[in-house]
Amino acid sequence: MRPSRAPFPIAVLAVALAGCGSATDPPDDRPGTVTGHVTAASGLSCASDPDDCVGVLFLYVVEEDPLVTIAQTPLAITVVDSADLSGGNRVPYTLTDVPPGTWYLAGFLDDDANASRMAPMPDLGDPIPYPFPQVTVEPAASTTRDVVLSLRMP
Ligand SMILES: [Ca+2]
Ligand SMILES: [Ca+2]
Repeated sequence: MRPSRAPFPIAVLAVALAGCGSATDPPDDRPGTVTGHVTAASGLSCASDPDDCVGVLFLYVVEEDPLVTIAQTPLAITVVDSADLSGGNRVPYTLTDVPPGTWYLAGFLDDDANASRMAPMPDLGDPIPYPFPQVTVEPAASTTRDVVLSLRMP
């Protein structure tokens, strides 16, 4: 930009922007998508039933770090039934309708099949990603973020 040397084009631009202000003024809040694969960390034991790394996978997007704020309403959630993370399996997931912004990607594998579908929470032994990864979602765009479940809930 050379504002001191181009007063006329800038004046034209200003008029043009004023004329179509509705397209630029409001923030672009079109939701995006987060997609990727979930794996179990190599150090995670999948040896014993029910902790065999096979279960229902819950993934959700939240505003605050779940380590700090436990009870939050998810901005988006997805559930993968019969997710098999044993033997290094990669389980694909997709979160749709995610508002633009930088959020935390939380979730867990309900390895012992006792979580509520209405209010899913990990309990003792359920693998979680730790620390919870952050993800930045752009308007109307797809973001790839792989998730590694690295720790069983103590
Ligand atoms: Ca559980
Ligand atoms: Ca299991």
